[in-house]
Amino acid sequence: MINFSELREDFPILFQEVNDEPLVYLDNAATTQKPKQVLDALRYYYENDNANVHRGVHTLAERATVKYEGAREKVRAFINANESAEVLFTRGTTTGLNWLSRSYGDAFVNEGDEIVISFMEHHSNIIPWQQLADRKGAKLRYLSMNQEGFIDMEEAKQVINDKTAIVSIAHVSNVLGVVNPINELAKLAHDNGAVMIVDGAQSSPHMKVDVQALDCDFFAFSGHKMCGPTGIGVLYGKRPLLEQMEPIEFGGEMIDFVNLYDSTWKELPWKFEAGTPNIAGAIALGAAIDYLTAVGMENIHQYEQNLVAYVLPKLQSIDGLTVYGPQDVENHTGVLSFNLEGVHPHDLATALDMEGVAVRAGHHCAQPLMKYLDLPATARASFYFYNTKADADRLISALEATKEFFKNGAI
Ligand code: 7TS
Repeated sequence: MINFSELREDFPILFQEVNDEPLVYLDNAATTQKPKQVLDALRYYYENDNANVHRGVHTLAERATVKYEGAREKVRAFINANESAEVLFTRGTTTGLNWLSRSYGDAFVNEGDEIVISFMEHHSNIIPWQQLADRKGAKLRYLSMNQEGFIDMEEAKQVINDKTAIVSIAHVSNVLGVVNPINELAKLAHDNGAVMIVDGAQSSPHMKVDVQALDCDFFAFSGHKMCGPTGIGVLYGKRPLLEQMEPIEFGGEMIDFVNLYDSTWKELPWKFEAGTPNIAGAIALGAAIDYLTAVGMENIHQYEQNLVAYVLPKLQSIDGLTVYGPQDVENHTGVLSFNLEGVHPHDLATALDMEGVAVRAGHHCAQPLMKYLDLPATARASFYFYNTKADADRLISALEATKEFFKNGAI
C-alpha cells in the first residue's frame, strides 16, 4: 500500500505559506511540482557526469550518453513503445505537435485532404494544424461534443472519412477533465487511411499510457506536467512512419555524413534530434518516470479518482457554482473547471490565492472551447497525487468564503 500523504514529503515546495496560509497547489494541469528525487538527479548529473552526448570518447561523455539513452529506454517502458528508437526527445508537447505538422504534414497532407481535431483542443493542437491546412490547401474540421464534453461519435463517423489524412485529439482535456475515446477514434482514422495523433499532455502524468494498446501513430507529452523539469518532452511515433519522415531541424548530432552540397542523416531516433539536446532534462525526466513507476500509475489514477469522488459532489453542491465537463465521478479526471455566479473567474482565482489556494483562471489556451461553451473564461482546480482531502476541503471553504464576500460586497 502506498501512503500518499508520506509522498508529499518528497515535494519541498509544498511546505510554504502563501499570503500567510499554507500553500494548497491546485494548478497541476499547468505544471506539476518536482520531488527531491528529480531535483537530486539534476544536481547529481551536473556535479558528476556533465558532458556532451554521442561525441566524446572520454569517460564523462560516455557516462552522459549512457544516462541520456537510459532515459529514453525509461520513457519507452513507461508508454510501452515497441523500441526506444520510437521515442524522440523534444521540448514538450507543443514541440512534438509542431514537428508533426511540419514533418509528417508537409510530406503527406495534400490539397483537399482533411485534418480532424475537436473543439476541446489546447491551442498547441490547433494552430499547427491551421498552419498546415493553410500551407497545403487542406481543410481543418472539428469534432463536436455534448455539454459534458463527450465527443459525438456518431458525428465522428461522418467527419472522419476517406478525405481525412490526420486525426489529432487530446487524450484528456485540460479544461473539461474528460477522457476521450482514443481507441475508437484511432479505428475510425485507420479505417479511412488516416494517422491518429494523441496529445497526451494531460494523460501521461495521471494514468497508465500504453501507446500500442491505444493504437495511436503518434503520442506527444511534456515532462514538466509529470514531475519532470521544464524544457523536456517526448514525441512517440511508430517506426515505419518516423522512417518516412524528414527531420525539421538540421545541424550537429543528427547527421551521418556531411558533403559540400548534401548530407545524410543518422538513423532513428537521432535524425530528429539536432544540436546538443536537453541532456540533464532527459535524465531528470527518467528520474521522474522512476518515481511515478515506483508509486504506480494505476495507484496514482485510483488515488486521484478517490479525490475527485470526494471533491466533485462538494463543488456541485455549492449554490451558484457550475462545474463543467462530465458530471459523474467515473468520467471526470482531476481537472475541475468551474464558475461561481456573479464572480469573474480571475477575481475568484485572486480571492482563492489570498487563502493560499493556487488555481488557474482564464481560457486555459483553449479559446475555441470557451467559444463553443459560450464562456468568457473558467476557474480551474487541477489535482495531483500529492494533493489531499484536506487540500480539497481548503478549496471548498475558500470558495464558500469568496462567495460570502462577494454576496456581502454586492449589498
Ligand atoms: N496540450 C494540452 C492538452 C495541454 O494541457 C497543454 C498545456 C499543452 C498541450 C501544451 O503543453 P506544453 O508543455 O508544450 O506547454 N496545458 C496547460 C494548461 O492547461 N495550463 O497551462 C498549460
